[in-house]
Amino acid sequence: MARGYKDLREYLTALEGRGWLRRVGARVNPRLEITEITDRVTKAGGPALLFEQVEGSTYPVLTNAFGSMDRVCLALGVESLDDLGREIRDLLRPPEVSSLWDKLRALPRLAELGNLAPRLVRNAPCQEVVEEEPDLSRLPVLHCWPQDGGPFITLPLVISRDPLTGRRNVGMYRMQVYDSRTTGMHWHRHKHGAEHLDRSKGRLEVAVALGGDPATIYAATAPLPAVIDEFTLAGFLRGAPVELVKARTVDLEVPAQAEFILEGYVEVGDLRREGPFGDHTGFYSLADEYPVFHLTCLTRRGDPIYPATVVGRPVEEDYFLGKVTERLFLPLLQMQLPEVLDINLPAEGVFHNCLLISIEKRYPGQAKKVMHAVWGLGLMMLTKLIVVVDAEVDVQDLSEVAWATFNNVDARRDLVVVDGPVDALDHAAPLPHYGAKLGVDGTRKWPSEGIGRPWPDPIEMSPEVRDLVTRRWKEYGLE
Ligand SMILES: Cc1cc2nc3c(=O)[nH]c(=O)nc-3n(C[C@H](O)[C@H](O)[C@H](O)COP(=O)(O)O)c2cc1C
Ligand SMILES: [Mn+2]
Repeated sequence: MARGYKDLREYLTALEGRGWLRRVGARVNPRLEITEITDRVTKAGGPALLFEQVEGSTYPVLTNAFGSMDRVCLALGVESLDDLGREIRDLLRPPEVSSLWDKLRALPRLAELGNLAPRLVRNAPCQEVVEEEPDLSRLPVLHCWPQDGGPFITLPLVISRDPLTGRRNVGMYRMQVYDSRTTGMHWHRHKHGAEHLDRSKGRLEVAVALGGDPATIYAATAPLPAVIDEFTLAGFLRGAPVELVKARTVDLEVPAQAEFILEGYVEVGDLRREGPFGDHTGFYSLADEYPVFHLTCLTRRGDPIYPATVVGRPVEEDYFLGKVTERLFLPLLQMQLPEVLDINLPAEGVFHNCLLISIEKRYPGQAKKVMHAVWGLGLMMLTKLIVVVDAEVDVQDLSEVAWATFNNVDARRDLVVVDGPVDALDHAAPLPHYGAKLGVDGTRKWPSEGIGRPWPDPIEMSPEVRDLVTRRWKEYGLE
């Protein structure tokens, strides 16, 4: 069942049809001005923005395309993000093969998945124009915040191949534009792109797509295990395979429906100062050494749209992309940790700084076991604070989590501090990429966990009295 969009512009048409896209005809500056406009609109819950007249470039700039729950749902063709979680759960559920009939019935579902792997095509809109003299200065790349080290490409789909396994990866890693032919490649060392370069002997070919259908753009941000191709996830999300085309100068396939493709390479040992950059933590990420991307070819549509995102102090657009991941990955987390009932990555925690988890606790120390498991799972290893609460606490309600946890915690017994990898953006860690993480066991403690006294119940009125007061409410003359 195809429910996705062919490309970015088909999605924009859908947005516009609902009044969720505004075209800005006034001439605007990609240096700071577009950021300030977008930041205000996102924080006010406003629409996607298409800036049609951008100083210094002939191409329009799209921002805030995913900047609300409504928009990420529309982008992925679902009513609510929990629908996606349910689909993943169905997919993972082992078919009940009690009879031959059941076996046969399960077959089409699997076949359907096989059909969602990306498909190679020959002619592609993203190659309508092949630039003879590729020049990044023609792109309306945003200089986002005052202390930024330069302009940054903020919504790139970075494609590379693992030199050992041949597996493809797509990741979203920002790119600071140094000049017309070179940029930074800000893949953190924990990410797959960085791993590919580590494993390469010298030169690693890289292609970068700007634009594409919205599911493909989202998939580049998804923290998938290396064995899963992000384009296949995109195919699953859009209900139809992603179309790929062979790049012109590198041995990689790129999304046929993208707006721009940058082809080039990075090399072992070829590093340059990258940053600072006003980041999604709400602080500037510090300047550091990162690989240099060398552009060898630029292809594009005849009339491309330049997609960008503005990150900064939350809430910004990336928060909503993160919520897609939260909902999509909950069923996967539950496969490893069936006691997990729900999770919340609150906006203020910017993904890696805070994870709230509710569990069905069955044995002593289970909350601590869940923390350690999370610190051992993919990119969740970077979570700086994990709070675990009991089943009845709604982790989507920050006030409820705080109330339960503040009450239930004894510092010596319930806090876990571990050393290990932390996010590259963690400016509080004493060393880059390495620091301490905190787990807080906010569950009710059991005698088997060493509590020598009775544990009190939370206060609740008896149901009879609640009903009585509801019935008599008018009599009291209080409203
Ligand atoms: C808007 C946006 C910008 C991002 N920028 C970076 C970045 O510059 N460097 C980085 O390592 N991860 C960045 N990420 C997170 C990665 O895209 C994410 O961790 C993804 O899983 C990386 O792909 P990989 O798991 O295949 O390495 C960004 C995410 C978003 C939504
Ligand atoms: Mn990956």
